[in-house]
Amino acid sequence: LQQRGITIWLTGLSASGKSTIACALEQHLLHQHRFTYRLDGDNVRFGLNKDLGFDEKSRNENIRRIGEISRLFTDAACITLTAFISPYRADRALARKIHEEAGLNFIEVFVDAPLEVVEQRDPKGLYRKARAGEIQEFTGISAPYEPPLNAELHIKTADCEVKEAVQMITDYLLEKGYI
Ligand code: GGZ
Repeated sequence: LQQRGITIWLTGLSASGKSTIACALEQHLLHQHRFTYRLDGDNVRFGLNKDLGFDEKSRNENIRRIGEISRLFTDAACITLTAFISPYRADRALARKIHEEAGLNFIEVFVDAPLEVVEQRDPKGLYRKARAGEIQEFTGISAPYEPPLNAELHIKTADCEVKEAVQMITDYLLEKGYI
């Protein structure tokens, strides 16, 4: 393999566009015959992390484990895409540290959409349920989201297409020599 690994860590509210961007980016990289893997709720929260819920401690542990798993993929020279809310700055900082201590590349991408916008999208009706009190500790409603202060990239999905978001990330990776 020619390529070096890197973890591309997407963070943002539910329905902000993390998974959509990660999927499109994955497709884009696969078309270029690059080794890539996407970690998201569907392949992590239903398997490795199925013992975890959404209280603060569980989210801490969820992100810690994902940080360790992404380190392994990236150590294997993979372009590793993670799409988790990861609401706590300290947890994201730990994921970064896990990579940096192993000499591995890591960038954080803030997938940013205002609460009004994600509540309007509400593709799974979760915000409505959270407002109605049917879901506890829902990020943005009854649980915190700490926006990144120094993310490598900041994508505002309310005014950009998925294609543009993918372009922003790949431009950054090329410019920095990561790919
Ligand atoms: C936030 C929740 C919650 C609560 C279930 N709070 O839009 P989705 O459905 O598909 O993505 C959300 C997903 C969040 O899981 P993460 O592993 O990314 O969260 S974290 O990084 O904070 O550990 C949402 C669904 O799970 N979901 N209950 N209370 N999101």
